[in-house]
Amino acid sequence: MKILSAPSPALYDFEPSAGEFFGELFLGLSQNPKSIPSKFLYDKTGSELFDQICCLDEYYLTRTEVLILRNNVAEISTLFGSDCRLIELGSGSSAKTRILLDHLHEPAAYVPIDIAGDHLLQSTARLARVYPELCITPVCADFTGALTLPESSYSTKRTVAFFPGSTIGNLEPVEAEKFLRRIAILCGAGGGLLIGVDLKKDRPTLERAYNDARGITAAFNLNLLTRINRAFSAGIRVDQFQHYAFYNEEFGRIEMRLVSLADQTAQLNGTPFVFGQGEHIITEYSYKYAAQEFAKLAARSGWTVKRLWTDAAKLFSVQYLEIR
Ligand code: AVI
Repeated sequence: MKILSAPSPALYDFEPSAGEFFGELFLGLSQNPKSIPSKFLYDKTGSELFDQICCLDEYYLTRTEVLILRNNVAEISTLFGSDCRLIELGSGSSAKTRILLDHLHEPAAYVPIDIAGDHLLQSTARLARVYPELCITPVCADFTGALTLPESSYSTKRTVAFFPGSTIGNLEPVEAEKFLRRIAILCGAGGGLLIGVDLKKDRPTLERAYNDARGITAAFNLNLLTRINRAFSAGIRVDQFQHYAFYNEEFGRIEMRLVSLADQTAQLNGTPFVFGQGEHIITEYSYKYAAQEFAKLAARSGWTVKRLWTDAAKLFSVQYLEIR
């Protein structure tokens, strides 16, 4: 590991402004059916709730991905090679990255990118204590938008993006394709992508993962409304909404929604939004892929799947992609 560097997050602080937040809400809530972009699920409370989701029995994704990473990290490190710059898209608490950082051969730098600024700072500080010699340059940004990497003062042989958690599934396939193409440009020639992709499976397993018995996923979903109330004094009656998640087999996706239990009106910057009793707001899609489906998507985006690892029950996959 190389150059010691203090994180300089203020330089890269792209938290959405109230204006941007309003603009995206206005667009989504003006549609039929209404929708809210899932990236707004992740304020401080939302990020904490998501961390709790990752530990739930029903939410097989995280522990299965961790198992796959642990079982195959030696081969992964060999594929990355020495002096690689590791960028992580939506780094959260960076827990999975530690599996890689513990095994990578002399990584040049680690660039965690996340939209939740406070959460990013806390996890970067924790990581800097564990890896005091690693150059860590956090970037607070919406990784689905335009991305610029911080200037580097180190030399690197290859840039590898790490995109775990099947977050790719939260993008519509057309958007996922555009996104993967942008990541290929960001990584440049010789670049790689280590990506977690949730696999298609039986409906009960899928639906349990998004309807946990303790109601943590429901709280995560409903927190979106609390966030909107806080930002706009919108007067949404959060207790008059209900979490709803189901597997839409036709599209191969979990759909997470909020259902209004009463007729009600919210005010956002003076604009009224009416929610009828029984009306749904779509808050997240989580696409599931068969291995061949994802390979085709990757190919359309300029990547080729070099390696795919899975677990014994074939619940989840970790895939290493190279630029074609
Ligand atoms: C972040 N993302 C991959 C999660 C998922 O499974 O789609 C978000 C989530 N939503 C509800 N539970 C978890």
